[in-house]
Amino acid sequence: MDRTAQLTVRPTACDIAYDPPSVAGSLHVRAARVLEHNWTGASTVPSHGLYPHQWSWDSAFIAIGLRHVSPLRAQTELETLLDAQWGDGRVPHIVFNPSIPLRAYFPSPDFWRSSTAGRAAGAPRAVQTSGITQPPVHALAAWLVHIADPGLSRARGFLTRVYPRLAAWHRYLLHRRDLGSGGLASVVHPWEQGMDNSPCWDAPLSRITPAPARSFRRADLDHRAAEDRPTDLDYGRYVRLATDYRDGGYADGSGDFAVEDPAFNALLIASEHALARIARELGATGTARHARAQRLTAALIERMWDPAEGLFLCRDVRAGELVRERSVSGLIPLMLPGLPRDISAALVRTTASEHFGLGNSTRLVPSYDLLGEAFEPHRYWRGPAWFNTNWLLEWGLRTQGEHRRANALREAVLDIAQTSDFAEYVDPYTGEACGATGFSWTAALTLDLLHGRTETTALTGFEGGNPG
Ligand code: 9WN
Repeated sequence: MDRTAQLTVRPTACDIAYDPPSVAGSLHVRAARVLEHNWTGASTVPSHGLYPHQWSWDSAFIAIGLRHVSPLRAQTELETLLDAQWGDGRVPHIVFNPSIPLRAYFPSPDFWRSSTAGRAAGAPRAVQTSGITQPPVHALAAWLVHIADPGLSRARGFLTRVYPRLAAWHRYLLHRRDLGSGGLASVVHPWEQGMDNSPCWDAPLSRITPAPARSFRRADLDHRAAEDRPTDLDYGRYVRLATDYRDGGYADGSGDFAVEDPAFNALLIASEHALARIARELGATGTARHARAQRLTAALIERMWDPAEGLFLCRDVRAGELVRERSVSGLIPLMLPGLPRDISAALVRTTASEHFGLGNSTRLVPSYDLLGEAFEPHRYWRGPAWFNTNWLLEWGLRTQGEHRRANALREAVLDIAQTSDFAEYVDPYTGEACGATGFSWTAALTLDLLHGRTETTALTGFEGGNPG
């Protein structure tokens, strides 16, 4: 879609079909209002203060919820993001809104310099973006948005337009980002994986010389308490990695940080299954994509499964070893329909173990090991529970036939989203709100869970089910 056309699909109030389920009506209306408030005309900000631009995986989660309110806005959300795709296929992690002052968010467009530094990689000229990526939830989101209103989707040619872009995105990840030569994608910056200061990055980041503190100014601390955010030392390393990547023209392969992450790759696999469904809708068979998803699942198991821990672990590609930290990321492969039964059973046990406590000491799965040395209940991705990861785990439990546990998790997400005023993240023990409130993906995924869950198995369309 060109950017002029985009402006003409701005939905009106009539588009926003408030049809709340009777029991949870007010929660639906409140969640829909959050998304309305955060909508900017062509996409949705995660939160006006802290994150005033469009973020990649946020938009995928937002579209998944938005489809229950306005399928048209949900389609537009994804297409606005894909309009900023680079020629090499990468989907940038931030699409900048030119009307927001540079000082409102760091790193701002003048740091990334996408249209000049990213020229060789095919960065768009008309829009400024970051040069790194985020987890590939987009094909999954596109399929879910399509099935929310197939008539509208077909009339607008939605899947026909997004399919080649999504295919190019996956191609980029599976070719340019196969830095470990094991068939999986690596992330080259902690922001790419989305769990910015997870203790999983501590070891690989320790090799990176931080940029001097005086060379940049953090904007996040204008909005939030320093204790809830990554440290200055973390930021120094984030800046060094991003600077080096930019100064190398955003070419892949030579950076000092390269990690294969279980959640990033599991989302790529789930999205590959979704792309197969999209291909089928468009008249192809989709068989090759399902087969690729199966091969990727086998690679994930071979490279990251740790049977002793009952968990998938990150692989530090530069050090050539697994990172021995327990993160929620290692549970996300529960989403995969082709998982061997012994692995899915072990993962389910691990969610309820003393390390994650689900159904015992916690109602939502924390981002990091409750018993880990680095655990901090309020510091961003070092312990707090997040709603997107819990939504993914709810999906995963259902995929594995664990409906009782999935129902309990669904209830907990809805309950805590409500009492925390759609917080960005919460204390995993108390549910106390941390970070921003009125956070878009929390509201969006609340809407999605309110509208039930019948599509999980049909969605991936994985013929063959779980091997025994
Ligand atoms: C850096 C927008 C994003 C999320 C990430 C979350 C946080 C950014 C930041 O906010 O990261 O990308 O400035 O801290 O960690 O998952 O996509 O909501």
